[in-house]
Amino acid sequence: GHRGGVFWLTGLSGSGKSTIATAAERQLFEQATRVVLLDGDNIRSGLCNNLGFSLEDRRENIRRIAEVAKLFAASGAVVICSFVSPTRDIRSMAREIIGGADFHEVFINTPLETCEARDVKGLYAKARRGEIKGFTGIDSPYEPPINPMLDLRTEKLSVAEAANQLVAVTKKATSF
Ligand code: GGZ
Repeated sequence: GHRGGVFWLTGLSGSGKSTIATAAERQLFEQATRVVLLDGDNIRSGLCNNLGFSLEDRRENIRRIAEVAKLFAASGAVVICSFVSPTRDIRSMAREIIGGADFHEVFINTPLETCEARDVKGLYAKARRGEIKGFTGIDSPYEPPINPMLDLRTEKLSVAEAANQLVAVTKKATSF
């Protein structure tokens, strides 16, 4: 049989969350798995477009996302959530909303130095210059997960390898 589940990707800005999530989504779609990808592009533009990046707003962002993810998971979908979700407290709220049996934490484990060196969007440079306040890893906290279901060290993996590992755990966790 098959059940839904939420795969919660956490990591710094520029860690590779969205790239890995999108590659996994494509694989699952091609295998005819019902898959839903929630990320900043489709959430912060709409459902959460009144929220910024204070810890309070991030918490509300994650609360709404977790409620939506729970609905999709209950309908039987594999839900991939790709958000910085920077603190243990914020992620444990998501886990409580979704329910521990359906919440699977995935750490996109890329060191700050690497994210900052890549600086794909130039946000780290802006944060260092003080043009963005409260940027995760610079002047706002990031707390790595203690015991994630999957720890993807992106420096040692290709995007395809990371996506393959993510797809494999989604299958394992949602079949019975
Ligand atoms: C962190 C920020 C910030 C601040 C804008 N801190 O690399 P990106 O651009 O595409 O991903 C980051 C994204 C983070 O949004 P989330 O909804 O995932 O954050 S949270 O889970 O904490 O609510 C980055 C951009 O938004 N961004 N300002 N100050 N990231």
